[in-house]
Amino acid sequence: MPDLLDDLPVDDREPLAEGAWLLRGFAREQAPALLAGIDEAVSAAPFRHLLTPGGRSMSVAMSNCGARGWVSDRRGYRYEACDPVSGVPWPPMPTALRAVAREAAQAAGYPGFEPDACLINQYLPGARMALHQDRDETDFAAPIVSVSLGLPAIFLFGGLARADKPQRRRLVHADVVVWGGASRLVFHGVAPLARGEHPLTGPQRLNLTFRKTR
Ligand code: MD6
Ligand code: FE
Repeated sequence: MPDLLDDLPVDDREPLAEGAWLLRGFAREQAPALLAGIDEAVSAAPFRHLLTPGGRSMSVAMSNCGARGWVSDRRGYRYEACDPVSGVPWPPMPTALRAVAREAAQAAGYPGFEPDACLINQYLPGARMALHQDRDETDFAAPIVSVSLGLPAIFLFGGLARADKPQRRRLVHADVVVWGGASRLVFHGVAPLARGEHPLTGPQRLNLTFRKTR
């Protein structure tokens, strides 16, 4: 496992912007353990389609693991210690998930990353995520680590203003995006997922985003 930026072959890392890196295939070896960890978490806290504050159902299905989980409803976006569906704490973050987040952050120049939240996103064909900023955390000093599993997706990576034209990057199974620093509040999203079949996940894309929320 490469643990410093300089240890990764140059071909396997792509700069997205200042402070933001795409680490190609970084999670390849850990992927089966990550998928097992996702199964474990979603058996306790099943995927659900959250409502936006405007009352629309999101096309991406979500769950969480870790001390806090991201939720959205008519009252807004926030982190909660308990799953609002069950009323009990979110399942713990499996060790394999925590480890890959920490290693990827370190490989991108952010040592000591200690996420307290992992949002688990499930995309079926047609699901998408509109351009947004991740700004519900209180600590913008920590980066965000995002792991893609299963079907490929087009990631939209914009600028600090909503109107900035986004770059389009294809994210495939085991790719990891790390961003922080000057890019921490960049607008980003995911284009509608194309139909397909992946040997490990079947007809879906799964995405893990790890955050330090406070
Ligand atoms: C996704 N990702 O890739 C959605 N946010 O499914 C995100 O919204 C995201 O990938 C912050 C940092 C990295 C991300
Ligand atoms: Fe995001």
